[in-house]
Amino acid sequence: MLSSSELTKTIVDKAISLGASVAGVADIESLKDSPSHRLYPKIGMNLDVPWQEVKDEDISDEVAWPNDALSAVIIGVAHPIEEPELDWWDGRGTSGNRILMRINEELSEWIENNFSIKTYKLPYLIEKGGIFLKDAAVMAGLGCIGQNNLVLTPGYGPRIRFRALLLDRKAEAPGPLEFNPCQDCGQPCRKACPVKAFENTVYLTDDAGQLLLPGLDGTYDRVTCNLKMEQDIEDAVMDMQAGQEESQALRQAIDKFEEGGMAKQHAESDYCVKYCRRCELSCPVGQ
Ligand code: B12
Ligand code: SF4
Ligand code: SF4
Repeated sequence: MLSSSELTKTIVDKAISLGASVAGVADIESLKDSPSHRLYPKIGMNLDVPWQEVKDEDISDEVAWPNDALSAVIIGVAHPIEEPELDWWDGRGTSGNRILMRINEELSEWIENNFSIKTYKLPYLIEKGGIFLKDAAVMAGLGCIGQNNLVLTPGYGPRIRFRALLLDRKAEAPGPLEFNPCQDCGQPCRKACPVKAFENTVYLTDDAGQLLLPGLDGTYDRVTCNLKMEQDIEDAVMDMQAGQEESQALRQAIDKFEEGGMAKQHAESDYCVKYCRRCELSCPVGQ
């Protein structure tokens, strides 16, 4: 049987050979205690109101970890500035995420067939059983959280997307990297935000009960950022040049789809949301 360090190396090499730009392993016990996993039971997932106003019924206790899962494999696929279409949302997902899903699927099958290890392919959304991918990527040694609240990888900066697979076997987890490019940077990421989502401190250490917060110091406002995401959806609907009534019906159908209520209605359409990435694209790391 492979040692835990050999297992990590073998899995990482395989992920890269399948098309991942980076891959690493995080230990699940440490992940359960990571900043997002600790903050989540206090703030929930309602992006429409400030976290202090979120109702108790909108807060689920914690991420649904399978009982026997011991390690998390995190894969990342670079989303370079020259390939913006990887991040465009077409109503079913993005082409970048479909690449991640394909690699995760093939990696899972290969691990199960070769090592009799059980794997869990995780969905994207926390509400659907996903985990906090940025914490997982940092704990897997793939990068650090930047002032833009995104994972900065040495090779690709923040221009990368992640996906995860859980294993019921321990694979060696190297832990976080020594990497802090924000130290001597003038924060173009924060200045680039069109809705000033980094202007106010919306999480205080005393209220949240922890030191590591969104935007590192509590100055990333997810409600404000999400308003821009909503605007991006509106813009995509307008771009389809439908009539007023048609636009409204389309928007309602899209909302239903985003809530998971509809399958492929927009697959053949020209619906395409170009979600904001300004805090990401303005970061010089990995350019
Ligand atoms: C919900 C969600 C959103 C929501 C809410 C975001 C939020 N941060 O609350 C909205 C729609 C607004 C959004 C926006 C965006 N998102 Co988003 N989003 C997610 C999702 C599904 C969950 C994120 C979440 O709720 N985090 C928990 C909240 C409470 O914490 P947080 O704000 O992230 O802050 C935590 C970290 O900073 C962490 N932290 C701080 N310091 C440290 C230090 C260490 C050592 C560690 C371990 C952790 C840590 O602690 C904080 C909590 O205390 C993830 C996918 C996933 N399953 O993880 C993608 C994800 C985070 N999004 C992603 C992206 C790219 C975006 C956007 C650029 C939009 C786009 N074009 O895709 C913007 C960027 C906004 C920003 N600057 O943060 C990527 C990030 C990739 C990367 N390189 O980091 C992810 C991982 C998806 C993916 N496919 O890879 N998103
Ligand atoms: S632009 Fe990049 S390196 Fe500079 S502060 Fe922002 S996240 Fe850090
Ligand atoms: S994704 Fe856009 S709106 Fe959200 S924080 Fe970044 S720059 Fe601001």
